[in-house]
Formats: sequence, structure tokens, C-alpha cells
Amino acid sequence: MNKKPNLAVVGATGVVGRTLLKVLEERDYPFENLYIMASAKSAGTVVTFKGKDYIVEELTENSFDKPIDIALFSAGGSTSEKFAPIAASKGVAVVDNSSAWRMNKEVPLVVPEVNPEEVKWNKGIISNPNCSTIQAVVVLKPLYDKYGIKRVIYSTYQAVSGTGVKGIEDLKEGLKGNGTTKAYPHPIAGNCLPHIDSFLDNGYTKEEMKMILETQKILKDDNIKVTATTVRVPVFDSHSESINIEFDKPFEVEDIKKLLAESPGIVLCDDPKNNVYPLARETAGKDEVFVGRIRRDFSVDNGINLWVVADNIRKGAATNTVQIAELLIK
Ligand code: L14
Repeated sequence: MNKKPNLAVVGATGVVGRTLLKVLEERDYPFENLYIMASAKSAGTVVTFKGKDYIVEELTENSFDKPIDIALFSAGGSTSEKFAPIAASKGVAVVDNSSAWRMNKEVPLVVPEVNPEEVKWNKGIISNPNCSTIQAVVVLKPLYDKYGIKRVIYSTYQAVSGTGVKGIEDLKEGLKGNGTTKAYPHPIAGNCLPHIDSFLDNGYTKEEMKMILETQKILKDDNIKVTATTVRVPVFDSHSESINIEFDKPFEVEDIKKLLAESPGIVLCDDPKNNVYPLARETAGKDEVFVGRIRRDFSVDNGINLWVVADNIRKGAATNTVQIAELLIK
């Protein structure tokens, strides 16, 4: 692409959408024209971007008749399911934040530090992985390349911002002593809910299955065994994850620390004797994935334990989307 693209942001008024605009602004993403679209409910509201006011347009089947080059979608699964193919059919490159297209074989699932080359074969839609998957695979990829991975066990501690405004409200109200349950079936303050997204017949939640299947797709290896337990915790921003990995090959813990510290998008944060390890409150607002508590799992051959934390709305959604959009204009 030689000229600057015409850019559309679809769903700019939610938690991810607002951060998407912020990240586009921070990274000075180049564009000729910017169109901001949302459902009829938010249409007509004014959004300020780089000091200029934009009126939010209603997303319709005709929205992409304009000469739009790239559209960043963060408007939920059903909107993406309907409108991403319409946009793609009109020649728009869609970067989609919902879970609608991630496991579709015709759609690349991209984390720029991990598999940037996948963008090339897109047929109009590129999918942004689930927030919990993104931060995990940024760390898994260099380890996979060097040592091979047999099995991964994920246990997550996920922030309420992933649920959007209602989740944030439930925690705010809960901390004031009001047990509101707008977002969750139980109060979130003072609780851990082993329940993210809905339950499937196999006993797992959709969030758990997303982590399992997306990890295999992104690392292009269906032989990796993956299991997951995803838990909502009373934290506003940043998902934390305990990741247990069993490698094919032997390793030295010090080599792993060095490898991760040198890998793209990762900050090593591992000095437990001085109380230094990745923390949700410290990673909130940042774009890197933080890793610490790196230690051998003595219960198996070639096993390791890691603690991985990242801002779920930034690296887990908005920043990753903008990084994909940057690959599109390279
Ligand atoms: O699949 O509630 O993109 O924290 C991301 C947020 C699923 C739910 C996705 C949450 C959603 C998740």
C-alpha cells in the first residue's frame, strides 16, 4: 500500500474500541480518512481523535461502499459474523477482535511477535486471538522453537475489564459493599469465579477451549497437548496466568530467562527474593508481556513453571490489532 489507507474503526465506544483509538493515536497510525462506526445505539455520538471530532456513523450493509482499505472491528461476535464478510467482499482488509472467525481455516490468527507472516495469505479477514491466548503465545513461541513443547497447563486469573463496562461496574460496586451481579452470575468482589464465557457440554468454558484451540492454531501444531482453567478474579486490568510447560528437550533455567528476555514483546521481571515478579497493577497500561517466577517443575522431565501478566485490553486486544494493521501497510 503506497498511499495512506482509509481506515474504519467499528465499535469504537466499548472498552476495547476506546483503547483502540488511543493506541492508534499513540502509535501515530497513518490514514487518509477515518470513519468511526457503531451500532444504531451509539450512532450520532461524538468521538475525539487527535483533537478532531468524529460523529459515530451507524454500521449498515452499505457502510463499506465507501473506499475503505482497512477496518478494525471490536463490536462483538454477532456484528463481526454479519459485517466482516460484507466488508471483505468489498475489498476491505478486516482485523477482527471477536471470537467469530478465529478458528476458521480461511482466516489467519495473528500475534505479530509470533506469526506475522500469516497476514500475507489473508482473504479479507484477519483475526485477533483471545486476550488470554495472546499473552501466552508471545512467551510460548521462542520456547517452542528452541525446546519443542509436549504439553501446556494454563491457569488464568482474569481481569473484569475483559467483560467490558458491566464487569468494571460490578467490581467497583462490590468494593463498596454492594453485591451487584450485572456481568456475572455471582458477586466478583472477594471472589474467584471459575467461569469465563459460557459452559460447553464437555465441561469446559468457551474461554478455556479458545485458549486450547488457538494455541495449537497459532503455533501450527495440533500435537501440543493443552489444558486450561480460566478464572475471573477481582482485578480491574491485566490478566495473570500460571503456565506449566513440558518440553521435548532438556533445558537450563538460566537459558530460558535469557531467551525470554531477548524475545520480542517480552519483559523479564523475575527477582523474587526482592519481591519482583509481574503484577497486574504494574502491567496495566503497558504493551509488553511480563514474565517471572521462572522455575523448574521437578515433578516431570523437562518441565517449567511461569507467571505471565499483560494488559488484556492493550496487548490482549487493542495493541495487537493495531500491530496487525501495521503489518498490513508494511
Ligand atoms: O473471546 O470476558 O475475545 O474476559 C474476550 C474477553 C471473551 C471473554 C473474547 C472476558 C472475549 C473475555
